[in-house]
Amino acid sequence: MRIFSGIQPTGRKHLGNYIGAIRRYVEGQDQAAESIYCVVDLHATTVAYDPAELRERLYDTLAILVAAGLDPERCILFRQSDVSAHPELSWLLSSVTSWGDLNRMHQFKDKSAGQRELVSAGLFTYPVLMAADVLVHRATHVPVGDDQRQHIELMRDIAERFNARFGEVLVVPEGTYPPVGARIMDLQEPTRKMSTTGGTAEGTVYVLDPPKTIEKKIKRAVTDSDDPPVIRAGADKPGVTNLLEILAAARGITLAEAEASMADARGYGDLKAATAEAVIELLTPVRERYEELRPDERRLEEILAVGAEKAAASAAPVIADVREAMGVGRPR
Ligand code: AQP
Repeated sequence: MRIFSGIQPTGRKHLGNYIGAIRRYVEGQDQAAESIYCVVDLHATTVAYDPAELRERLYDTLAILVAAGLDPERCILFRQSDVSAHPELSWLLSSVTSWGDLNRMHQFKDKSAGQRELVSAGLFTYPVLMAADVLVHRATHVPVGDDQRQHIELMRDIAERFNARFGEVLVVPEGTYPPVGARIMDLQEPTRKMSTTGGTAEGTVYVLDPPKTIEKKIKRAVTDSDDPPVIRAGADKPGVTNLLEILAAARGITLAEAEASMADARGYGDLKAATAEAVIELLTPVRERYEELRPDERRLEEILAVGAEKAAASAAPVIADVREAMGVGRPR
């Protein structure tokens, strides 16, 4: 097994990112022969952004990843823009990517609607770069949240189309999704995913939120007006289901076990209190470790330098094979 996943340098990573992705990256270090994680700063340039802030947020994100348990000795941890094989493969793969497929991507539709000045070509071709990120390392498994399913399917199509056109060069990867918490929802609008850009401030729990803030946000979560209150998961109960999913994911139990643990609850207040406690327990060690790590930017750059070297070595043979198969560049 060879794992690859990327994460945006938004700095303010939320509970959905933590449960859907970051925590699973840490587990991946012990499951895979190689696990490769990348902070995708090139992806971050596809929407309006501030260059100085991007650098800061990249360090924030890296410090969160290390605080969560990524160990640069046991995985490859690097910054996307440090490894030019990623954008190079993206360009080469664009020749086997259909415009019509890109045009169907939900994320492009959602994010382009939110751009005030410019809908960049980069936002449109974002899924091609994402495919290149994974394919350039011949990864077999990609841990992501449920919102990335469509991009993973496109990535598989791109790899298959490349192999059909140019020969079996690329590995067709699989997306992997967590059993609970694959789509953590906004606490205030539980029919929308918890999100950095599209969510409500009150409904988004950040990894770095202090315990009191976490408690306040979860206690104010929208549930429903069932009287008496019914604590069970179901499509008709999005707010309660979301809290149960968060509780289950934070405690590392199944959804059924989370429901059963609430059998004696007197109301939604008890569910919220249990959920807040579990989330605080989950995130507090990460926040405390982050506070130690974040000030040392020189150390963070050292981690990135080592990671970039290893990632470039991992990507080099794949880029060479792709160039050869496509007939571009000097022949081998
Ligand atoms: N709500 C979520 N529940 C579970 N997993 C989630 N992920 C994102 N939201 C949820 C997963 O987190 C990983 C890293 O995401 P990202 O930092 O690359 O950004 P994103 O996917 O664009 O998610 P955001 O933070 O919600 O940003 P916006 O607001 O820009 O869409 C991915 O594996 C993702 O699936």
